[in-house]
Amino acid sequence: MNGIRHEIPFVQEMMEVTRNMWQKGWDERNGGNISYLLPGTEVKKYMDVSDVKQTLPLPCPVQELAEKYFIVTGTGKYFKNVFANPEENLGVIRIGEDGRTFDIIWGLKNDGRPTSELAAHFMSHTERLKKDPNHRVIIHNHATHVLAMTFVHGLEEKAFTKTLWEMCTECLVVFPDGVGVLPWLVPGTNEIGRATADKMKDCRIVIWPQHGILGAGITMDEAFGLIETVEKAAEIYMLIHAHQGGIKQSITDRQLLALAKAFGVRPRAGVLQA
Ligand code: 2HA
Ligand code: ZN
Repeated sequence: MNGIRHEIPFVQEMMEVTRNMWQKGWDERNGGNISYLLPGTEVKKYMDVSDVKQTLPLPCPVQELAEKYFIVTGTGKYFKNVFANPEENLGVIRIGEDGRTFDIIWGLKNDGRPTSELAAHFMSHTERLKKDPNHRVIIHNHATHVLAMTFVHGLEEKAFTKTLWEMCTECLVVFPDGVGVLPWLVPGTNEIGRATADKMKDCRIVIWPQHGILGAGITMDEAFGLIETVEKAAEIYMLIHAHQGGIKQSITDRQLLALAKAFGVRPRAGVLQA
């Protein structure tokens, strides 16, 4: 199976990233979802976009995304199965011109529907695109140590950000914008979508306590890499806090500030003491 290559590059990218996340244990059962904004010209190279399979209402209006194309994971679908059967587990959709409906152009075979977290994805895309017109990807998964950390660390987001920065030297360089942390909210709702997107105005990572994480990026690698880096930091946190001997030394604020200077990144304000 490793050798199977799909003829459509963006389908191949989805097959690879879902498999990687499932292998990391971040997407048990139907956990996790992805949406990837595609240029219309790229979709038209591989698909007949006039062949609309179905038109359905969106959970929330997204006028800013009118007529844009996305490849998305399907609701209830298992990341484990995407690689072997992309046409059933993924779909290419186009938002209607009024931003209230979407067309299914490809995939989601056998009556599949896009991810249950469409509101969080689309509202987050809208906010990230305002910040950076090159933005493309939102990934949500149930990264194990991030989830664990939300049980044992305070949820104040500056404190959470600082702890993550302290866990691996390069964290500050990878996400100087820090992480947003929401209160616990019911998944799949417009409420969690709006709250997530509000955090995405200022940072590319949002943590859903006792549930998971979202990462935004201009490429699949970037969104995946952000989550991977936060998850690594959370893993270190959980390892050292389980260690009976306690912490003997850690990265200081002065060291983090020196790091930011050396790498030319601007740390989120109010986290580090000069
Ligand atoms: O079940 O991860 O947040 C898919 C999800 C919902
Ligand atoms: Zn989830």
